[in-house]
Amino acid sequence: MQKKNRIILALDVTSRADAMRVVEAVKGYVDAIKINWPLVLATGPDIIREMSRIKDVICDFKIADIPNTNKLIVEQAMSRGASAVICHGFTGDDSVKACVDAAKGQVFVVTEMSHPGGKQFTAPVADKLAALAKSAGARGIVAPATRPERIAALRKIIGALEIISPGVGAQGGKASDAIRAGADYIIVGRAIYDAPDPGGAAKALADEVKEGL
Ligand code: 3DU
Repeated sequence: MQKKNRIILALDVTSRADAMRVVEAVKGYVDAIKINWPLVLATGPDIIREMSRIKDVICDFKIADIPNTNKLIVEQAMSRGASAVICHGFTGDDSVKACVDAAKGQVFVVTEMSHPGGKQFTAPVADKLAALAKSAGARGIVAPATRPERIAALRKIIGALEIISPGVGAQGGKASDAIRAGADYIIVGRAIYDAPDPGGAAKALADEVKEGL
């Protein structure tokens, strides 16, 4: 994945037409497309292949099962052209390792989630989840733009691993704060795809990212 604008588009729309419209408008301003269940369930899994022809695709299936099931899910995503996947870490090191093996290392592990409820169960164990991501050989972690101080703290645990950071815009986080705190990429959904002018919104975010560098 090219590290140019440091923006990953969270393409949580529920039709192929909307997906194409948004991607065409913003493809010059984002480095990757994150696909989650809403789009796959609405359009079918071949949307992964289709989007991968335009940009690198990260499959955010929040994979959280036993090692064998995790492996099967990751294989399905990678065989359709995904460049990376996102898994949960609370399932334990064997389950995360199964994802890492099946994705040849291209795995991001969720740590502290960005929404208010993320403080309830994920925040207290986030440091351990970050350490697990590192020891399992993952590519990086998912850390909250809504709490930039936590991005900085988790960075100390993972060293050179990558941080991708959701929570900018609709959830209240600021792009420049997340980047300044140490995120490699911000993840943005509604603030781009719900904007009247998604291309303009993505460009404004790309400009704000530069402020944080
Ligand atoms: O709030 P937005 O519309 O910008 O979307 C954020 C995306 O990132 C969305 O796909 C969501 O599933 C994902 N995500 C979080 O929001 C928070 C996390 O801790 C992990 C992933």
